[in-house]
Amino acid sequence: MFELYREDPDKADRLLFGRVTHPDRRGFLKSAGLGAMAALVGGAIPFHRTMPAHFIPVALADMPVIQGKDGLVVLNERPLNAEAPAPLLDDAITPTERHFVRNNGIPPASVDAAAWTLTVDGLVATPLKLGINDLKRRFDVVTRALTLECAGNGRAFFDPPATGAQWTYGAVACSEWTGVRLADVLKAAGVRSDVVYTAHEGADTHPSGAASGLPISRGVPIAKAMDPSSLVAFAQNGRPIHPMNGAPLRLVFPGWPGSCSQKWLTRVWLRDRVHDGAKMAGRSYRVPGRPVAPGEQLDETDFVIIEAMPVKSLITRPATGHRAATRALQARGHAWAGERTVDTVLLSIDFGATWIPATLDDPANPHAWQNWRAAIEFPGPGYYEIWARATDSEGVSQPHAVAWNPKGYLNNAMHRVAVTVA
Ligand SMILES: Nc1nc2c(c(=O)[nH]1)N[C@H]1C(S)=C(S)[C@@H](COP(=O)(O)O)O[C@H]1N2
Ligand SMILES: [Mo]
Repeated sequence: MFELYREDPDKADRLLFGRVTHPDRRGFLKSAGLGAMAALVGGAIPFHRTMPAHFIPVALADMPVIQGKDGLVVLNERPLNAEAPAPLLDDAITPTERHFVRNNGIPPASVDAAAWTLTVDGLVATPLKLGINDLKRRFDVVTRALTLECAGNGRAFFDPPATGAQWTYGAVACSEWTGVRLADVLKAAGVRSDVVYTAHEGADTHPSGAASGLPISRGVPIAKAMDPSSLVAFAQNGRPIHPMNGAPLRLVFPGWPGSCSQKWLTRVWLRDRVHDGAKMAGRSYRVPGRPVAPGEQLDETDFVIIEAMPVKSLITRPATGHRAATRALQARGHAWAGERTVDTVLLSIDFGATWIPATLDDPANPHAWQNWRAAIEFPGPGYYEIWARATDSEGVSQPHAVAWNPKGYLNNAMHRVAVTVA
């Protein structure tokens, strides 16, 4: 509806209210428009007959909207950070509208896919400059479901609070990405034997707007870059990448902190040392290599770069606040484990005293999240919590609570949802 109003308000009005013949005359919300409006404001509108045309309900007026996204909760607007509530992440493949947005800077205002070039240089035999059509023509094009999670997902639950975007559960997604293997591109350039790390550059700018402010530029060890699941992607769910997810070209390094997956990708530079770009050092995407207490004085040398993300699961059905009419309920969701696979997902409805095994699917392909489901039977009416606990292929399980760290990374504590049974 917002999109429609932005593009063509008259047409939007006609669709929602029917034909408005005179500016002082009211149009009526037509049944389809009424239904759409009611869904947007969260309830039926008893007085819809006296609701004026050319009118946006105040309930919606202040809602920040990201074109082409649907139902995301905006945490910050500049830079833009928005996540999906857990129930909206129910699909096996995350629709583009629900893929979270995590911007560290200001995205390019407009992009021209036809003129876009990717430079591959540094310690290579032959530096390359490739357009998106060159990528498609020269390399094998693959489509993969890949899990991307921000290292700060779950930050909102650290106590004492950690600074940064206050992600709850929704800075994770598993969309289908189409592109070429980064390994193939790097092989075409010729990787020199002294290469240690990649360095990624994108077309966004530092939020300060100052020329001295450097936009995020992260990298990965060359072994991760050569992994066949690491993609240079030009499509998301069969369509061009969403502008906020890095159009027209981005990296996707599944299972690693989302920050490695450079959006609006312009350059991959091969280096003989760990990359030292913006947000590679200090406390960015790094955690203490040992348990620390909140407030403890820490030295930079105490921190290590986050690599594979830990095992985690999400309950997408039921939603917290669900009121079950019957004692039997189907629960479901996803689980993922960085570079590993998930072996089991267990659920508890008695605060962890006993556990029910969920049925767990294999991943659609390596590095896709795994779907699970379970039939739950509550013993009687009342308040319950459903807890989900995944265990990875190395036997590592999600913790009840995660070790505190200064920037609030890697919170893979069990997801809990609250339901009442009538
Ligand atoms: N160029 C660029 N790439 C970027 C970022 C950014 O701010 N600029 N954010 C990173 C971070 S921290 C994450 S978690 C992922 C998020 O990808 P998404 O916004 O498509 O969900 O993109 C990464 N790539
Ligand atoms: Mo991130």
